[in-house]
Amino acid sequence: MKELANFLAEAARRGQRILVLCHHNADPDAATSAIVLAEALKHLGAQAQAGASEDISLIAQNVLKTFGREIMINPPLDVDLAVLVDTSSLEHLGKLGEQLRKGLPKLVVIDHHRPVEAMKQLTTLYFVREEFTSEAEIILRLIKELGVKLTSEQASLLLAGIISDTGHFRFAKDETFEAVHQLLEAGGDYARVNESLNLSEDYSKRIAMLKAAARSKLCRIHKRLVAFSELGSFEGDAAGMLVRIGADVAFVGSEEKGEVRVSGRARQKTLKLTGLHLGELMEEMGKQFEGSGGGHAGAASMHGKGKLEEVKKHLFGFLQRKLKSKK
Ligand SMILES: [Mn+2]
Repeated sequence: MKELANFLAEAARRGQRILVLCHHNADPDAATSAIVLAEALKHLGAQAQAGASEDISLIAQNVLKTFGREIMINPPLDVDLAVLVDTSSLEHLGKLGEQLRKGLPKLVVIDHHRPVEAMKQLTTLYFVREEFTSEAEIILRLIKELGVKLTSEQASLLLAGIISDTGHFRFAKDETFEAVHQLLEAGGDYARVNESLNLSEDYSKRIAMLKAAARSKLCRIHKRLVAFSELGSFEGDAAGMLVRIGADVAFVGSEEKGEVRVSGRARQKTLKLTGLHLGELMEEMGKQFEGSGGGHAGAASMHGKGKLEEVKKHLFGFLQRKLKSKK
């Protein structure tokens, strides 16, 4: 962490152009982390800007609007340094990722997803800590190390990232609450943050959740309840919903013009008992279907080429082996 802070402080001090960039369809954790880090670097003298690839999620838009922030979509890459936050590989950056692969600016990765070996080679500094429940917690530590004091709005933004990525504290660890405490001390407004994250009334999402529930197929693999459903949007939310209402593991996917996408979620207890890691599984599936995949142990996704039925067969084959490995 010290090395990372020193590197960024030095770049900022020299007035470098720094782009803090996050993945497409950015969630609140990604978007707020990018914005707050960019602001801190600016404070230290950098010409810093936060950006996101392609678009940001509705809920992230709502959070940013609440706290008066904007993020640049598909920002220009003519900078000295690009810092990727909450983004484990260039594949999650769409066209910007392709441009970055051609080797434009220096690259730093600060992430809390499963490490991607190929990314390490591309970066000047690679700081990945899977044990953090949110990117926002890493950014909070980093900013402390940089000696920058958070404003109350910045504290609220990072708080939104934590609440969102921990599923309203369902996946929180002891350390999560320490970070939350620090953010509240810095003036974070829990009530306002919570309100900004509450988009449950979104009509299209409600329809999507109901469709996913209605279409879901249940099967039992070594006594574990595995649900599979089809949906062309909100796949991650739908898989989370299926786990909340009873599944041990849930997958929701779609197939369009030969492209497949699948999101998976799993119960924490199931992960502990079986050693299942969905991020690992999705990375493998991504490779197998000429695409990419990855994520956390309990929440991950993949996309690739092929038939959804084929992907499903592979997933179930894997679970047949994996879910019986331990007791
Ligand atoms: Mn995150």
